[in-house]
Amino acid sequence: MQVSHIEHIGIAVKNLDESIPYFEQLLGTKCYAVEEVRDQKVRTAFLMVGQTKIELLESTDPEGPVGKFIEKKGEGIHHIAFAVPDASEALKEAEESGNMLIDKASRKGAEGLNIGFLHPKSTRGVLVEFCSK
Ligand code: CMX
Repeated sequence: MQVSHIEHIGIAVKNLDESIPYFEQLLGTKCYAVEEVRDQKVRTAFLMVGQTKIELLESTDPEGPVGKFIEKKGEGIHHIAFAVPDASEALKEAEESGNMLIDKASRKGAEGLNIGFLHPKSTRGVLVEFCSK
């Protein structure tokens, strides 16, 4: 598996509409997209910093992954997404080398990317996502 770059860093926020202008001002860049990902029970906003995106995540359901994260840990860095040529292949390789998967195969995520997650219990406490186009 070859990781080309960090595709995005996911940050869990309580209120997306308040967090967008905050990060725009902090990073000196404009939010270029807001999208609801129903499957993941989140509303997302993207800002570009160099070749890396910052993905702000607001939960749309307290029982969703970001809702539970905010309830337990509060706002903060939620996951790191690595760009790979083929997310399903990267998941398979990670499992073969002993990692626990959340997703057995990739599925469609924000911006139409193919995405899949590894369980933080097997990745030193970091929720890792693989993404491919
Ligand atoms: N980063 C690191 N650790 C995390 C975590 C995160 N984002 N979310 C949960 N954990 C930890 C919990 O603290 C818990 O640890 P302890 O057992 O030591 O307390 C452990 O993982 C299990 O957590 P849990 O509360 O029992 O389980 P959840 O039901 O909250 O599920 C997880 C956790 C990671 C399996 C779930 O959040 C998941 O499937 N995530 C992948 C999908 C996702 O996050 N989608 C949102 C983003 C979508 C997008 O980018 O578009």
